Amino acid sequence: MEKLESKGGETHQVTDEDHPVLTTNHGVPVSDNQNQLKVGLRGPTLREDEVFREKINHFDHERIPERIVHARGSGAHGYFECTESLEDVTRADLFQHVGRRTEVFVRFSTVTGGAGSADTPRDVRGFAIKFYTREGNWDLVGNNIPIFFIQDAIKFPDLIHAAKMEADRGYPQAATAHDTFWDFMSLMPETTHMAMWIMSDRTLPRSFATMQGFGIHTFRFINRAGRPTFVKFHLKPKAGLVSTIWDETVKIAGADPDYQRRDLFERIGRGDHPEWEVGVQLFDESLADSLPYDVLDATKIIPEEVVAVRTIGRLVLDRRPDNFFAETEQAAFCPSHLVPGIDHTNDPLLQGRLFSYQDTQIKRLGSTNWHQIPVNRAKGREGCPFLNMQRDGHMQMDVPKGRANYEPNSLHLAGEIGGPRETPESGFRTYPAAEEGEKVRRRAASFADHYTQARLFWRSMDPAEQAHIASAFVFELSKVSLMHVRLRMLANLRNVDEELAARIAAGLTMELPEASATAAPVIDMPVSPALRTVRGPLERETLLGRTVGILIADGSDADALRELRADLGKAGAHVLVVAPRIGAMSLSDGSTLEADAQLFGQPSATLDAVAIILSDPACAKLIREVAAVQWVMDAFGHLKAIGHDAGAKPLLDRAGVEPDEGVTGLADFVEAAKRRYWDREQKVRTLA
Ligand code: HDE
Repeated sequence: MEKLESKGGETHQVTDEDHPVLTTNHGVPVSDNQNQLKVGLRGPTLREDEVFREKINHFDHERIPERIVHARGSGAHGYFECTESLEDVTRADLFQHVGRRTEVFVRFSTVTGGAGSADTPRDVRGFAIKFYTREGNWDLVGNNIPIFFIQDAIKFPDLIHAAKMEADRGYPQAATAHDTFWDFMSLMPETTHMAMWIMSDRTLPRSFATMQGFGIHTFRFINRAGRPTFVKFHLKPKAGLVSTIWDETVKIAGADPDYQRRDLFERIGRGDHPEWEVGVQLFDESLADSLPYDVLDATKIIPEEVVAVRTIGRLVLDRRPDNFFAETEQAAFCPSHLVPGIDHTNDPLLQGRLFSYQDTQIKRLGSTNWHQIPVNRAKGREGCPFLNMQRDGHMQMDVPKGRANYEPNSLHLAGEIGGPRETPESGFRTYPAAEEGEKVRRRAASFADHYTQARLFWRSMDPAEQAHIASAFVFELSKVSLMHVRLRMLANLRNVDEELAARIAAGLTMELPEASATAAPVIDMPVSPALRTVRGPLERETLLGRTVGILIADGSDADALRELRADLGKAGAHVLVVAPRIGAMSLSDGSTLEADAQLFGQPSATLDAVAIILSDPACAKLIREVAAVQWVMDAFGHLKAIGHDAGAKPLLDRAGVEPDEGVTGLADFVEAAKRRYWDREQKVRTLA
């Protein structure tokens, strides 16, 4: 029996059990969703079964082409809040008023893997932001690394083909450790600076919430008077810059391929909203001219020590998408989408992107009307998203009124709808840069130096991170079977730093070749501590946003557990009680406690710090359980704090845990859990 019911202003047909009525796409109520229409109980099915046909037909068409790059992604809604007005340098609406919030949708991604690949390969992360400003959508389509591989967009298809699965064999998925990638890299010395960044821990972020974001290119701000200022965009994570180490990330990929997607979803769910300081580097033409590199070259940074990052706002992600496909998958970003007050520069990488994204969205979403999909729709002033004379096309969702689908028109004089008109003063205006020259296919001499900043990066690193970089090169090149490619890479790396090249060569048991020729002299720039991940300015000693696991078993000390859990919670940690069994564990005082996760399902690689509270008999049992021993061994090997009571000591001994400042009693654990123990690394791992 069906009746009509009104909920939240909408009227639904509801069944007796209070569910909305199941209908076909065309609104016809469905009587049976379990069986096809047949002639007789065991007879043939009928072609007239529209309920079945429509359902299967829709299912067959559920997939759209995945993105050629950045296919694997996760998104969230939130807002940008302006905390310092930039009225003097740009007229962009979102930067005018302190306190004004602008809605955003952000999509994070890996680059090389397919949509179903793991979240945690060694890869650059995309950081694409759609700002729904009152003057239209602005897409800042950035990455978590401030530079890019190549200088000119014409090389992008070659770069991506070389990086993705090899063409004949269809592997490796989401990995750069193979012949074709390093063949291309070694033949294109302009990629050397990026090679340094991708071999660093930057490409192994622990969480989307703990990585930096960068707009990469130099853009232009334009103020009300028409004055231009160059700008580079930066995002700094409030939760601190946290990466994993290689062994850890490999283990996470096995334990939970959705690790970062899950983390984003769960963080927002528990109110631990990812947040970034939004900052800008502002500079003018004369500063740009004074630099020994070109600000139009996307393989270069401007060190923060040269142009400081000025914080102008915060980006907060506080709402999960309601539907992954409708929002995250259909979100479409275009660097060409600018708003009044923001403009491009002549960066030849950026210029190529201005064409590519628009083109790809039409292929992927199937229509030029993709801007009408809710997640892509401009919100605009007073809720009016857009108004123009563009009409028709596949999947037109809007119903424009009136006859006026051209401009100019004078229909308004007859009392009809005349439609919108241009606004010369306040509309989007391109900065009138004066340009002249011959048409050429050549690079400027100012783009010729490919090694100075690679050296700057290497020499700015903490020794622990240098060891990770050298070891990552050894790992990746060890997977390269073509000896001439390895040699060419080593020859290039000698121009970066002799010690780096020698460490990698030793790791590969190879002789160093002659250094490759350089097109420009390599300069020693002053080091930039701002670039460090390990012991750098964005490393935070905190438990806010971190996940701590407490391993217990039957008989664990109830008071110690309750106290530790409460203290960790007070310090801002997300606490997971891990036990050999999921469900109720009986504690020392006879009470029971529900474990949040099972030992085998929550390896310590997925946690930021661990504590262990065990009774003597439970510990005696667990030292014979390889998963438990591995749990502790990995926490130690991944340089994490380990807090424990006396009962857990035999398990630590079995796992080879040696005493250091990161191995503490329960009383000191909360403080200790706020960081990693980099000095331990030499004891547990041989690095290049
Ligand atoms: Fe992209 N890139 N890209 N890219 N890119 C795409 O657009 C492209 C580049 C970046 O979450 C594609 O919608 C060219 C730099 C992100 O949906 C495609 C060049 C940076 C995302 C495309 C570059 C990026 C993309 C594939 C060389 C950092 C994911 C699907 C000039 C500043 C956006 C799509 C999302 C996606 C082309 C270089 C970041 C094919 C031609 C540099 C974060 O259009």
